[in-house]
Amino acid sequence: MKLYFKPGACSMSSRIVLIELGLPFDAIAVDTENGKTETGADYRAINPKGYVPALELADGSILTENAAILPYLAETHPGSALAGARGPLHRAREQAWLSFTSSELHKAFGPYFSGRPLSDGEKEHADRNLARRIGDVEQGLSDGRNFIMGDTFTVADAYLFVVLNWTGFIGFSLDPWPHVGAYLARVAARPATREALRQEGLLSEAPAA
Ligand SMILES: N[C@@H](CCC(=O)N[C@@H](CS)C(=O)NCC(=O)O)C(=O)O
Repeated sequence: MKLYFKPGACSMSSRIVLIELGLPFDAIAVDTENGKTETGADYRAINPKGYVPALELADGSILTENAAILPYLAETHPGSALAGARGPLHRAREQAWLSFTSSELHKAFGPYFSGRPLSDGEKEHADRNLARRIGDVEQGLSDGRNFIMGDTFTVADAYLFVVLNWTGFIGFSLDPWPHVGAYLARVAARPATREALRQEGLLSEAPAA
């Protein structure tokens, strides 16, 4: 498999899952601004939408969208811990968290990464919206569960972790949300997460295990 990625971007969730599953893959960096891969290929011929992630399967098929790639990886490895119970209810709840992460939480970071300074009013609005969405995650974790679906790490955690971790990049304190802060630290400490962070140049130390 080939994972098309940008360091620290949402594509890192696929990397975490690939490492969790012990699957071999080639990671190919993409310059999304210029539409080129690190090998000089036209990225739009791989993903016409131009953004990462894209996952190229062994037969050359391309999958895009975090909310599609991640459950695909879990479902095609049914014996793995990430597969979970995988009944209809599990799937629906996992999909709910993946959709929330994609369309609500991920998007709430958009203003901070727009590439231009925000006015005071824009910043206030963005902060309020982001706080509201982080509050939704706090609520989801409020019964003391270790991971967003319960006691077991799932692909929904991989995506949620990567997006919540951007709070560090933008200097947005998680102090008002203690469950979220502890959750982020818990997922960050997983060997696969540490290895993914290391591979993307976001961790200087050697992997934990
Ligand atoms: N809906 C897409 C969003 C992907 C996305 O926003 N990717 C960002 C990185 S996190 C990207 O490639 N941005 C660069 C660009 O759009 O040019 C998904 O979930 O896969």
